[in-house]
Amino acid sequence: MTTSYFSVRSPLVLLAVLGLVSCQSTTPPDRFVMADRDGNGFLNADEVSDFYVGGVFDARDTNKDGKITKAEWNPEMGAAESRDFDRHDANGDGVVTREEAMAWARKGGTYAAVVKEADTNKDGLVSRDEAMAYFASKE
Ligand SMILES: [Ca+2]
Ligand SMILES: [Ca+2]
Ligand SMILES: [Ca+2]
Repeated sequence: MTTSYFSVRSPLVLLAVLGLVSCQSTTPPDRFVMADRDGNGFLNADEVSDFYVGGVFDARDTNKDGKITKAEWNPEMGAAESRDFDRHDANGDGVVTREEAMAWARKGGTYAAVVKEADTNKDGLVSRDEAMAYFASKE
């Protein structure tokens, strides 16, 4: 698995992102529904990947222009971080767009392993029940 800025650091990260189990009492936006862009009631690996990367991206894109500069990525960037940034910058224009970040995470299969583990009936998709069971098992 490719490690990157947008990698899953632990399944608990995904738990926090999707927030399916722990945050019910405060009636947050339903993150499962938010992640399920085509609204079919299931999450595929791309939807999970895009949802998480989108959240990280928005947090780092401090001026909200849809692009992350090196300064936004990491103001104290060293050589290794700089190379990591350049790998995400597919067209080499010096900024990483949301699309570039999402494409990178999809290609790296960062979330495929999580989806595979959560997908207990092996249909390639994570249902709400599967997601809740998966997150409950990680708590
Ligand atoms: Ca879907
Ligand atoms: Ca770029
Ligand atoms: Ca499934």
